[in-house]
Amino acid sequence: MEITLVQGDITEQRVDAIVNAANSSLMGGGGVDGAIHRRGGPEILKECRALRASRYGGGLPTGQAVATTAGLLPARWVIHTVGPVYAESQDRSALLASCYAESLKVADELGARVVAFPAVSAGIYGWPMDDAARIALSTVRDAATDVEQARFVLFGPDAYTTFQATLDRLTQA
Ligand code: AR6
Repeated sequence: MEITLVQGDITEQRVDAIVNAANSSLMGGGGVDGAIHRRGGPEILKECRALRASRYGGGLPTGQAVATTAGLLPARWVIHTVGPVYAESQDRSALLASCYAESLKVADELGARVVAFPAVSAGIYGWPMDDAARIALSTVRDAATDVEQARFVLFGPDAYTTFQATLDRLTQA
């Protein structure tokens, strides 16, 4: 699988699926979640509400993933995943890794071949960018999946530089 890094806005990506750093309510929020719902229009929230009414009455658990339409966005699907809130007192890395692994599983079920990811948990949920990048890149690199390209879309130069340095390190290792 090819891993690519770009600096930009994930809502502008013309790919099969974009991943949303959602919260378990699936009802929208700030950060990338807010941007996706704002630019994708009401169809996304409508499908999220239907998922809450059917499969996820208690909310989407942390580390899991589920797909909806991408509404007005140039992608075909949005894969919503719920990252863990960062905590110094507890190692939640497995849950963050699970977000990427489960998103790729959903992508495989959809038949998505090009998937764009944000840096899940590295904004409002407080995960340090270098550690978030290490977990994201190593999990995606090691996944058994039919996805052909994982494109990390980093919001701003600092996130991009950190992902680039981390990818270089992983590639050399
Ligand atoms: N495109 C790409 N990346 C973005 C964009 C964008 N349009 N906007 C922000 N980012 P965050 P979290 C980056 O906070 O930490 C929401 O309220 C951002 O700079 O979006 O998982 C949800 O509803 C950061 O590097 O997600 C949850 O309640 C990364 O995306 C909560 O925030 C993730 O930041 C989830 O927090």
